[in-house]
Amino acid sequence: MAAAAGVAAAALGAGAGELLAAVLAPSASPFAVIGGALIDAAPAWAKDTAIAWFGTADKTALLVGIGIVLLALAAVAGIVEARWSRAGVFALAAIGVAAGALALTRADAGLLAWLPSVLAGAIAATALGMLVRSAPFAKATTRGASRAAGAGAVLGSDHPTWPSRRRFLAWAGGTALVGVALGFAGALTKAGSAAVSTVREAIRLPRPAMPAPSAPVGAALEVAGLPPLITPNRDFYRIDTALIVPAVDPADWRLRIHGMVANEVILTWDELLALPPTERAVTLSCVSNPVGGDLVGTAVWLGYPIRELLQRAGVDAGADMVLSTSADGFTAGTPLEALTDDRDALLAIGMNGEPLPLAHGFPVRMVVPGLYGYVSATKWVTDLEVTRFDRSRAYWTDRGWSERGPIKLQSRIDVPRAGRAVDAGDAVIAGVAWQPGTGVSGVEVQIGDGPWERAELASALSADTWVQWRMPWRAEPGEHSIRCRAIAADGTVQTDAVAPPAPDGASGWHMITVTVS
Ligand SMILES: Nc1nc2c(c(=O)[nH]1)N[C@H]1C(S)=C(S)[C@@H](COP(=O)(O)O)O[C@H]1N2
Ligand SMILES: [Mo]
Repeated sequence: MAAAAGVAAAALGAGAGELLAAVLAPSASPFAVIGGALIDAAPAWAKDTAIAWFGTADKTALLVGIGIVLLALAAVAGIVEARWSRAGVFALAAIGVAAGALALTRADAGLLAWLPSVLAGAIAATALGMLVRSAPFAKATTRGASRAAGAGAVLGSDHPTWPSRRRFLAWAGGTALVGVALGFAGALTKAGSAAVSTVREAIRLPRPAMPAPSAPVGAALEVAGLPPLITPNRDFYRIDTALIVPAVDPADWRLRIHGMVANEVILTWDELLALPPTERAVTLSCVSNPVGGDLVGTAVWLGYPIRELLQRAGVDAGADMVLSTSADGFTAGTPLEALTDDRDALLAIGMNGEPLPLAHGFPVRMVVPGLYGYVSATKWVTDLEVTRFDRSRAYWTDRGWSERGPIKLQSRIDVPRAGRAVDAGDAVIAGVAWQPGTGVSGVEVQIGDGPWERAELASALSADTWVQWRMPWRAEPGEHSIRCRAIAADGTVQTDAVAPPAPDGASGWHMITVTVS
């Protein structure tokens, strides 16, 4: 029974580890990590033998082998735990930590690579402790009777009765089954996103009929530490409620436009691709971005003006909102005028020259210049319902966030980094400023209690993107505070009124302190 407890606990831990990996770090699945390390460490003859024995099933054989070894170790851990309380628990946790450490040594290891294995070990260890404590023989062992009298006493003096034995086996069996189910869910998740990733890689995006204007000379300042004008996809912030990234196959994708319209429109992926696409550089920001934060980025989006699709449907006069819904049920309520005016709100299929990455909404998302993501940037979008603000609410407005979400005028200091030491002498202060939809006409900087001074503003890609700025600075030794504020193209000066992100976006001036020596 103790061995069975170990096996069941390990099955639960392994299953949970596979699912966690599928969600958090696909290449860091405990099995993949151990298997990969074994393949790398195996001498040539071992590989040849494996191939000779198992052929193309050699990897499956390896994973099955790892499973058998882990379960055997877990069975031993169970027996050990029954004899010496905590020793088996410790052993399972240690296996998890070892696999986590191994995960970090893999070539493709991300920052979170250790997490699935360590959590798997922790879950297995906890389950083992609980199962052994609930076992019919537990009374004898926890009181130390068996330790004094040897294993014979376990079965002799405290022979398990059938009901308690059955209950224990049900618990252990249930634990193992949950583990298998979790592992299965992990495998399905991974297979789903792997299949869609393959489809995504085969996609050739159409050329833009309306290309984004090319960057004017001097739009990108050469200052070390300043973020690039266009944020690479892999560095683009990601915010959503999806625990598991939806895997939407373009072949199954449909967009339904309905509600207060004259005629319902249903669009397939192929129909969408047959339209002439527009390309626009747009800065996207999250309403949760704190002053000075990095939940903001700029990409070149390829897509179709939502305005034209709404025109096809024929919007009723009384409508003032479009409720967009994603494949996983997230909703956003966008003011109708933001989708129909001349700002080119897009139903986007491309991001920086590639199909949308899965995590950024593949195959289709919305991008609306000037609005925070939570009211406009629905990823994996499948449904647009034309409606009214007084009839419908969306995911975040239902949770107390503002109904309308225009992006507030903001500026940020990127160079020097806050808290960093700066060498005395000629230095540079630099950053970005944005108010998509309006544009930025200036940035001012204040050092300590000094006067506000105009920074040099780079040329803008468009009114919808952030603008870089810089100011030379003669850094004198000591501690300095540096603040900045932006001036919008309409003359508005960025407010110093401090507001937290909730309910409609943070405001205030970004300030950093640096020590010059
Ligand atoms: N389906 C879906 N779309 C979504 C969200 C979400 O939770 N689910 N979050 C929104 C929010 S709050 C933001 S800020 C943007 C972020 O887009 P990104 O992850 O591509 O940067 O996506 C928006 N679109
Ligand atoms: Mo957001």
